[in-house]
Amino acid sequence: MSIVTKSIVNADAEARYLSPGELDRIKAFITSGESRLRIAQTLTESRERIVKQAGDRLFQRRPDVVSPGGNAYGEEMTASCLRDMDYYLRLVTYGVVAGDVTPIQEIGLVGAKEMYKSLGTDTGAVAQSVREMKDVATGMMSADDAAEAGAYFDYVVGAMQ
Ligand SMILES: CCC1=C(C)/C(=C/C2=NC(=C\c3[nH]c(/C=C4\NC(=O)[C@H](C)[C@H]4CC)c(C)c3CCC(=O)O)/C(CCC(=O)O)=C2C)NC1=O
Repeated sequence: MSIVTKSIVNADAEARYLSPGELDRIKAFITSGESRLRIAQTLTESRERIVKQAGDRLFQRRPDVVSPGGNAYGEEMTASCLRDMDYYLRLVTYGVVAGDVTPIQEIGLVGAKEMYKSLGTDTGAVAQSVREMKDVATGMMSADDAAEAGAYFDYVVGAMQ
């Protein structure tokens, strides 16, 4: 839910007008709209490059992951790993557009650690893959956009650690 919808639901539950604080937060959301959409466009247009380059960096830094016995060893498993990276990049674009981490949390993080544990996937390495995507992606942006986008990648990294 975006902050606009959320504020309206909360206000209407109490049959009241939007408060000055809520209007301020909505204003900030709308003012940042252009940059958030620009960021989402960059991430969307460059998704293949971001996932590919970040994957290469991850496997260089963590060769164990793609070595015999590693969780992403073999063509199929490596493809699953890169697919998961693409999932998280997609969820980051949702968060950026909504100006809210809730979609990332609800779609991709609830129960994720337990799921990876049951698959034998090292969540530290998943966190590293998201860090690499952050580095590659924010390298394509202005400093302001990089700071805005970076927060959503950091949110995923924090949840995986
Ligand atoms: C959109 C929300 C969403 C997420 C997040 C998601 C994750 C997800 N990753 C999976 C597997 C997997 N995930 C990985 C990922 C990795 N292994 C590593 O060592 C690396 C560190 C890492 C890549 C960065 C691998 C290798 C598998 C396959 C494991 C297996 O089949 O044994 C699976 C098991 C089923 C399947 O293979 O599809 C799920 C559900 N699915 C979803 O619908």
